[in-house]
Amino acid sequence: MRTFFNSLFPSSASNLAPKVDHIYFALLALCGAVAFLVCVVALYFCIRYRRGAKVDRTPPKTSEIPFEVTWTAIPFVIFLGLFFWAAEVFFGMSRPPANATDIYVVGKQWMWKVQHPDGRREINELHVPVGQPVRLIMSSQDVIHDFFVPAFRNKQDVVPGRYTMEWFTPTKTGRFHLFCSQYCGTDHSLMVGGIDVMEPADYARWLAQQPAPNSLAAEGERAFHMRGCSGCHSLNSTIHAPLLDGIYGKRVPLSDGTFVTADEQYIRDSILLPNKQIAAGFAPVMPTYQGQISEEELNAIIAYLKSLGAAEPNSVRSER
Ligand code: HEC
Ligand SMILES: [Cu+2]
Repeated sequence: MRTFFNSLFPSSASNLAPKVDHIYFALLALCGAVAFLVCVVALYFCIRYRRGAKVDRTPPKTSEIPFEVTWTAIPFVIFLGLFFWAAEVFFGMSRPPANATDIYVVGKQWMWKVQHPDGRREINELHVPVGQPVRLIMSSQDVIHDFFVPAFRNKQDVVPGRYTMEWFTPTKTGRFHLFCSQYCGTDHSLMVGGIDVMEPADYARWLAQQPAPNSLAAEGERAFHMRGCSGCHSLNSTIHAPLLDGIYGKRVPLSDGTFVTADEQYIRDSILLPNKQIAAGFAPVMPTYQGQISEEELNAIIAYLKSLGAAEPNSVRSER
């Protein structure tokens, strides 16, 4: 019985999985109970009011207020409860803990490219230690994909032109299926892979076996110089451009008087669509890098900017 159930149901391998399963089974039980009730009543009426049966067939009174109110109010309260329960789980899914490891994922026809903070790369594979929260920062190089790990019960579209996020804490070691779950062209069904969740000691051993590359931030720093960003965004530049030290996570004032929080999306847009949001007090002279910078290089530059400590911790933004 247990193995039969397991063959129908994916294993439960993340902190989110039991929460999602509880909602799923509660819904199933509730719908099952309602369906059962309807069937029983229908069957009872079929028999009681069958043709030829000698029963009272005078129409009932048309309105029974207390009855109407009861059968409306009880399901209303139950379903509202379900709504708040599910909303709570859903919001939890969009709030990664602060100690989560940031891992960048780029979807493309037809593979998953993974960048670790220490610069390691993987394709269609992701190795993570058990018990450590992971935040995936995902973008697509072409069409819409979807990062789906059934055993973790989370699933998120990966969309060109923007970052989407998903997080999980793996709770079980083993290898778990990764699927693309948005039809994305001919070889969509081959856009699969695996998440390898390892004991911390095995993970450390696995790390030690890999050649140690430059960290993602170091790669980003190189790109920052090579692409000429540092020519403008530095203290000794002749062009009036904001210093980017500590920009990540800050509230940035824009020229239209509004503020934005400098998250991955804002930094990405600043590089690809510099005229979309102009930093207050600066001229819109930054060139666009649209079409010149790969998703991986963008991620590296963002990782570099995130790694820069705040120049003036208490200021809204570093200014010179
Ligand atoms: C020609 C000079 C120039 C170059 C080259 C340049 N920038 Fe900029 N950048 C600016 C100016 C000026 C602004 C402020 C106006 C604006 O928001 O567009 C800016 C704004 C930004 C912002 C938003 C900063 C804030 O405080 O809101 C980011 C992030 C940024 N640039 C990153 C980069 C990166 C990364 C590169 C290289 C890929 C780069 N820039 C290349 C001039 C430049
Ligand atoms: Cu896909």
